[in-house]
Amino acid sequence: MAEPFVVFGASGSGSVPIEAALSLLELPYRVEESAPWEGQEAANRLAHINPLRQVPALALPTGELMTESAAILIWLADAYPNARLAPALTDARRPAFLRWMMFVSSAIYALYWIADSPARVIEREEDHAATRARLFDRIARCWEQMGAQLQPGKYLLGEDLSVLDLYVATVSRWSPGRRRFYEVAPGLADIVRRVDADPRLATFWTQRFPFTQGWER
Ligand SMILES: N[C@@H](CCC(=O)N[C@@H](CS)C(=O)NCC(=O)O)C(=O)O
Repeated sequence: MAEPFVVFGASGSGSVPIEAALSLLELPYRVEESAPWEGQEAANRLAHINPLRQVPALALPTGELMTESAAILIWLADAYPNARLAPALTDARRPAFLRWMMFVSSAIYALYWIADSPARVIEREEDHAATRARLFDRIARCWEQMGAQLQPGKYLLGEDLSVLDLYVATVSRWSPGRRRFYEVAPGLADIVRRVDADPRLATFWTQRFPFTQGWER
């Protein structure tokens, strides 16, 4: 039997959409629980996988290692096209797919490097809360832009669920949280709720990003 995929990640983290995609693809995988934010030791344990000491990372059955959530999601969708988790290369929706995958990664996800730990760039501790609040405003503004420019169908890119839906359903749960997301991008609210409620992912969500009381904030 082929080696399974190995996901380096943690519940509620950026590994969640990757794990969700692997589940939908019915591919064998295991998770190496890795939470670099828990301290220097945990971060250092990841260094041989990702020198930036970040999750997610994915070890492919060939032994090749991938980092970068958007790249991993796009690769998985393209490598297993029968599941239709991304528009094909020649599909008219492909440019929008790539555009919004990169937008979530670079305009939104990247900001958490500072938001999670403002001391990385801001000296004065008394400025940290305001920095965080500004970053969350920026993230909300990005969701607003995305909502204003996408014309979703049942899912973000039309009638098929794609890895973009998994990505947005996960990242939109991070601060400033889903309530704000619904406010600024009302046209996307039903889509993420549909992904939350996808029966194929019910057990998965419970295990990896549960909808505990007050989760929407
Ligand atoms: N560009 C990376 C960002 C990954 C990232 O920020 N991961 C967070 C967890 S969700 C992390 O590992 N944070 C710890 C740190 O940056 O030190 C990606 O898209 O995969």
